Amino acid sequence: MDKTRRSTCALDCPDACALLVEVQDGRAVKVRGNPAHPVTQGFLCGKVTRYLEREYHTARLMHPLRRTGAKGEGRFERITWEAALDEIALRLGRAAAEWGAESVLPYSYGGTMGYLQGGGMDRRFFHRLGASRLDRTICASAGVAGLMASYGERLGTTPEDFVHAKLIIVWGANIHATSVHQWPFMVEARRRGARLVVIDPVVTRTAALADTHLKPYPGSDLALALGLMHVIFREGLERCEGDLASLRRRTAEYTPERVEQLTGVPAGDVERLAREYATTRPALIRANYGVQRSERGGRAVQAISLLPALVGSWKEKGGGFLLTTSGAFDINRPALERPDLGGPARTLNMATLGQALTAVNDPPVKALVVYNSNPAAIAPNQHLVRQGLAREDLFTVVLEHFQTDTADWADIVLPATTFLEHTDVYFAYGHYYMQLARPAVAPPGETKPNAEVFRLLARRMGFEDACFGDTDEEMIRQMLDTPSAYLAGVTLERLEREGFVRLNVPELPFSDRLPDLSGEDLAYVPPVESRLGTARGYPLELVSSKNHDSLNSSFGFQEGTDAQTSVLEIHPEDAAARGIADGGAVRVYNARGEVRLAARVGETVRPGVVRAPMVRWARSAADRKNVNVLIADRLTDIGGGPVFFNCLVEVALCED
Ligand SMILES: Nc1nc2c(c(=O)[nH]1)N[C@H]1C(S)=C(S)[C@@H](COP(=O)(O)OP(=O)(O)OC[C@H]3O[C@@H](n4cnc5c(=O)[nH]c(N)nc54)[C@H](O)[C@@H]3O)O[C@H]1N2
Ligand SMILES: Nc1nc2c(c(=O)[nH]1)N[C@H]1C(S)=C(S)[C@@H](COP(=O)(O)OP(=O)(O)OC[C@H]3O[C@@H](n4cnc5c(=O)[nH]c(N)nc54)[C@H](O)[C@@H]3O)O[C@H]1N2
Ligand SMILES: [Mo]
Repeated sequence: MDKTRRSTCALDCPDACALLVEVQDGRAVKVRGNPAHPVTQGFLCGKVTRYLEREYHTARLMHPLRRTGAKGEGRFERITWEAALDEIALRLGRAAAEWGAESVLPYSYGGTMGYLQGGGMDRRFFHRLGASRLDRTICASAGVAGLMASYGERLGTTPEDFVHAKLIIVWGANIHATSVHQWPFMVEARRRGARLVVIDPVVTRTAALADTHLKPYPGSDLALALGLMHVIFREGLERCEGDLASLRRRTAEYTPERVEQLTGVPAGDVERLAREYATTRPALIRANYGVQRSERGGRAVQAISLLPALVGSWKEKGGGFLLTTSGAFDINRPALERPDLGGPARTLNMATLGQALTAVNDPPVKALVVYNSNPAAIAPNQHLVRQGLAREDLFTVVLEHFQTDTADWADIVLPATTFLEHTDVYFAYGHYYMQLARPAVAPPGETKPNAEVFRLLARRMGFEDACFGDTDEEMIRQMLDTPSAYLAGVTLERLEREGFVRLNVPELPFSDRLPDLSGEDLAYVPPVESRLGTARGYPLELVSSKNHDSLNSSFGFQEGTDAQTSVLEIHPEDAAARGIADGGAVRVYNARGEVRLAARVGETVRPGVVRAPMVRWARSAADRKNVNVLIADRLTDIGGGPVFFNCLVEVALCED
């Protein structure tokens, strides 16, 4: 029977698109955007238009596997679910008995933005076991810490209101690639007369479309933000009640000339932008997470997010600041995750997984359960991560759609369902709609939803708590049962009926808050690993930012994606100095490692900066590595995040 089913794209993206899936004879034949969704409005990005290639790819994992070869070799045999679950329960139980339950570490991130498959039964299971907790820092924790320091809440300007802005500053965000559904709102704002300024070291497709593009060196945004404040104060353009003496004092030394030295942005441009920003009403700043993947990234977001308070735009429709909307999705997490099932346990930071697996000893990690993530490809200090995964005494389980880099290191691999095959409720970080999606098609082969796997494992481990018997519907009701006003009136029935429901967020989400304008902690020191830093040694700054037509490592199985993510963009001057021609094979290296890529010579980057779109599957590369071998596992100033965009390298022509 032919049908159209509602769904939601589960990929880790601000947009969380509402989908319509056409199903014929039990098979999905087309995925399109649901035109009824007020933000995502019925169009799809390139990768999700082609999502069915992923869904029905012949390489999808269809049954459980047990390792037969050496660790990392990728040789497996088919086993039954019974055998797989028995072995996992046995090994986790043994690790807990011999080394304490904290020797078990879950590792999960953004494979799906759904609550049930990403943060429900799994959390209950690990809490009940007493496993180590995971600090999920790999993406956004520095920026979130910065935003919390200024406003105490993870809210921002409603994307529908972008159309009212007269100036839009896109700061460390490649809207065209990473949240393309916000672009039409910006286009409409420009049609009504708005100007678009992009602040990004790279000439992205978004930057190429801007009226003005400022190119700070990676990781220097805090200095730029302080410079803008300096000019605003100097020219008396602040529009803000409250005591600003301390902030004024702290920004005094960030003259446009000094900011030019620190950031590479010409002093005149700093002055012009400060004046334009302070005098255009309403003026909006759309930051994404590009700013905060650096050593000073948390404080940079903190400073940038204070600019709207300083000039008064945070009280204007179409003004303000947007980093994330995720704070509105204020579900009842304790009810969903049940931390009360276990006692306190230590927390390990996912950004330093290599260290967790090789240097932590109290107790050592003896069992690792990976789902919704591919750490062997996406985590920094890849050599150390692999050294950890290679440990003979580490028992590793991976729940996956595909045989990823990480799955190659597993002892047991379990086949997972996709968002077209299971039920979930979705949050978003770029708009205020919560969504429910039911399966559009039946699970293929022996695939199972993560939630079901942890239900089964709980039974195997003898956990008798009633919550391990909760159905998906019961869990949805539990998480929606929250005192938060944002979720008042949001019920399972309503989600079922409407598909997406707008949360009750005030029109101006920040304006009733008193931001911290003291400017304390806002002093810029160049990142250790940057052109002005103390750990120089290599001359080029590498930015490994997001690829347009894939998402993190989730499309690594596609040849087209592999080709797009195995290149290095380099400026003609830097290429000429090294005898590198367009298309030539290059070695990109530093003290941590080396990776081979194909040079793309062009002015998409400024001299001194190189860019590699992230991230290919290392297992597809001849040298079986990707750019994350080059990235340090140093952490950000606040929030404990990784520093993907502070990375010094040298590039040389490959001799062979
Ligand atoms: N097509 C596509 N979409 C995606 C993803 C994807 O992989 N592909 N990933 C998703 C995920 S997980 C996330 S978190 C979001 C991220 O969305 P974004 O934050 O927009 O993406 P990034 O590429 O991480 O960084 C954005 C921009 O920051 C710039 N940048 C790097 N360093 C600096 C700096 O120091 N200062 C400034 N001002 N800019 C800097 C980069 O050049 C890049 O163009 O996108 C999501 N959407
Ligand atoms: N160099 C560099 N590295 C980076 C970044 C960068 O900009 N530069 N960006 C960082 C950022 S922002 C992020 S968010 C991380 C992303 O890192 P991850 O969150 O690990 O994202 P993916 O690489 O897309 O891997 C997600 C995996 O989950 C699987 N998956 C999806 N849905 C399900 C499901 O329902 N069940 C199960 N069991 N599996 C599922 C997918 O098949 C995929 O292999 O990467 C970080 N790494
Ligand atoms: Mo991310």
